[in-house]
Amino acid sequence: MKFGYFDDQHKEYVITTPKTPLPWINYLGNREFFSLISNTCGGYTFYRDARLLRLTRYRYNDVPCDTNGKYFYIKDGDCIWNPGWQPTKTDLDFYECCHGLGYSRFTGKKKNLQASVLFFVPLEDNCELQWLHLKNDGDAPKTFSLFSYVEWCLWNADDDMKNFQRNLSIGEVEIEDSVIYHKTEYRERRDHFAFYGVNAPIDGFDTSRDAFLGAYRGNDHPQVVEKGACSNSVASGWSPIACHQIDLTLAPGQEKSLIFVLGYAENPLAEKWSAPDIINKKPAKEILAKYQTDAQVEQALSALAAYWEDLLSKYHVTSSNEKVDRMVNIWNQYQCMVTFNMSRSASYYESGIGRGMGFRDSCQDLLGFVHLIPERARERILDIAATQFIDGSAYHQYQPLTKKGNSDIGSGFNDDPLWLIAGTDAYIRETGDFSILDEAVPFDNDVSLAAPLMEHLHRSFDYIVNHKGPHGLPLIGRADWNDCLNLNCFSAHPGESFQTFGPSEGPVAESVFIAAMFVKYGNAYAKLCRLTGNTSEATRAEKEVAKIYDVILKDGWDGKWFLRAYDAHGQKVGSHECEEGQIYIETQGFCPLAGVGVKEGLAKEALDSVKERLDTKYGIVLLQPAYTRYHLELGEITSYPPGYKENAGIFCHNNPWVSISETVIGRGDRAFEIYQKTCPAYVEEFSEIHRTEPYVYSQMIAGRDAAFFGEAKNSWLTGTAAWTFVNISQHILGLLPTHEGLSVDPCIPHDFGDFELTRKFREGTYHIQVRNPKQVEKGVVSLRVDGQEIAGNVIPYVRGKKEYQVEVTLG
Ligand code: BGC
Ligand code: IFM
Repeated sequence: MKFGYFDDQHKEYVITTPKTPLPWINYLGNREFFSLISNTCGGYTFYRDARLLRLTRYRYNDVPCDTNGKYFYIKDGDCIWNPGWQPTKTDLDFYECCHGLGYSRFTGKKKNLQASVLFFVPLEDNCELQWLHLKNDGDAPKTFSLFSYVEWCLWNADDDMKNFQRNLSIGEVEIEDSVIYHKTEYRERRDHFAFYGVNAPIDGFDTSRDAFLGAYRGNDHPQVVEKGACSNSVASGWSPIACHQIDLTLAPGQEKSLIFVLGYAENPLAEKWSAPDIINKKPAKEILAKYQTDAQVEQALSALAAYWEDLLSKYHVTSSNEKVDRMVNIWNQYQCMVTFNMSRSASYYESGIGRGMGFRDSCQDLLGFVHLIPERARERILDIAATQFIDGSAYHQYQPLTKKGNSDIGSGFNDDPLWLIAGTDAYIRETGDFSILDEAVPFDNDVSLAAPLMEHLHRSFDYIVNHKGPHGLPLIGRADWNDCLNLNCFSAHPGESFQTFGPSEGPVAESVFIAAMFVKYGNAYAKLCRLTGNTSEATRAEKEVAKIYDVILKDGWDGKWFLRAYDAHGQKVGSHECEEGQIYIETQGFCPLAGVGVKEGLAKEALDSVKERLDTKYGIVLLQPAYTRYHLELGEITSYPPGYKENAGIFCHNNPWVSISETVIGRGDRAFEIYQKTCPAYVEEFSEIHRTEPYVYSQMIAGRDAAFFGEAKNSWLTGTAAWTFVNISQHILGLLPTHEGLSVDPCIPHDFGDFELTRKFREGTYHIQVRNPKQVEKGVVSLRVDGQEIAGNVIPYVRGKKEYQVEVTLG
């Protein structure tokens, strides 16, 4: 069952009922000013950091769910309604929500009045535009009132939810003309304020929530709207809001548009301290002046569309499979941008006050983002590297505003250092920009400890070399990619997660997964050394990689699949000898992907075992058999009921690893089958089971051991976005950036048909036609570049060359 449809021409998902199984959201904003917006206008806005600089308030765990947002109420006689349905939930004669690239449009109709609101954040300014169109569709004149509504957050979203003894006395606002200013804490710690204005005279306003809603009422029936008249309240303390009232009469067929601007402004600190209690409204007024007319807003909207058009032109496929084209050309790349911007901070499942940017997460996000805006990827790599410790280990998370490592969480996730190599390597392969390796980057944000980025990679590499266990495999520390596999936490109280106790290194517990990562990214590091002329370091690195490779084959192979780990007692994890958790997905996915066991035939065997033991109709589960009881020696993973999250859920993030590995051994049919199972465009058909947004990936789908097999959780902010894009674009469709040039080596289902790719890579645009007359799954038999036959798979990069015509024949 579906709740909407894809409109590929407009690059939108059109939701046709407000009653989706869960709120289906979109993200507005591209750089610093962001909003989350659901299909019923729920959500919130923040500037740069969802925790520290939140403009509007959101209530978590609320019932009914998702009832705080940016609302417009229409009072038409006795009927009160919202174009996005919530919060009054008045039945509408028509409802539609179109989530597009950086904008969302809501259209509601009631009693012959049509109201459509378009929300977006313009590229240039720190504000959200709300462009409202009203139309009288009836044949009699219509007189009605419109009320806007936002509830301010007192900036620090964490404190806002907890520190009532202070917060209920600090709220301050100011109203001037049609603009409501929110200036709480300006007199003390802040140099900024928020504003909410409209390009028309207003007939009233309210800024006190109590005055607007009335005692003991919710925002589903505010007293002011019921009465049809604002009370012109000026909030002092309690909960400040912003509401404008505009009374309107429209003749039959008449239309009216209004532009609301919700924005953020800063005063220079020196100026603030010279008059600490008075905000200088100039920067807000400058923004407001830019969005006074429809033509101005239209121009900002076209600029946003052009921006996305340009970004998406970097990778474009035309095939006979419209679902693949839709995901590759639109939604998967869009999600990669959102994960790049948000890391794991703010979604409907990440509160925005818990995690900031993840070291591991953001490095992986780069893999799917770097082709879109390489300059921003470069900046991000340097920010991340600056949180690394001098011994190569890393803070697991950092706060986007301060860019400082988060000491509550600390370090000890022993896979983290290698992800820095992964991100940097992807950036250099994409751009050819080796100069990034010479950039001086601090350790732990201490500039006195700055060293070239290459030195950071060196320390990442050596962290693994210097932290090995009894078998010569890398020590796992607190956890590796699987945050919940806590092999050193056996002394903790059951039920406590890793976050409640400090790093526990442990000299015994080892990770085969980190070993596989070391092969992949250790090789990448060695190659960077070689290409920058450091031959001795390259040779040393290759030797270290070879050592670990051999150890994986010797002590990381279980007979039919790769082991997962050794626990702190030296016992195997992910072995047929185990009572539960006999086979894990991560090593079956990552070893072949890293090239481990391919020539020895083990990769194929491991992947066959995945198919036999872990595959389900909704995707590949993380492990089997699921843990049915808590295992002190394994930690949080066994705290989940069977089938959920890391305990045998379908973790969408590592499904693409297995799919990529299938392409390594040339099985295109199987690689694509795996791709398809979790792919949103396919999953859309059974949205009533899947429940989360059908246009983006979720982190997890409940596995076959769970009560609700097939139900997804944690949409949007997941490494799945980057890894599925890497899978489909670089391995299935087969365009992989290498240091030498673009490599073409598709591995597709035999009946996929011919297809075309356009790829912008460095200065060139590559027009690539792939033909598959013999319906093979893999194997390039001919590669012609500008009419010239080329040996091998790599289109040689020619500096400065603008156009490449490429013909590829498989056979
Ligand atoms: C959660 C895990 C999750 C991890 C992400 C833990 O607190 O319980 O399920 O994967 O955080 O870092
Ligand atoms: O690898 C992690 C990721 O960093 C956060 N989400 C869960 C994954 C698996 O535990």
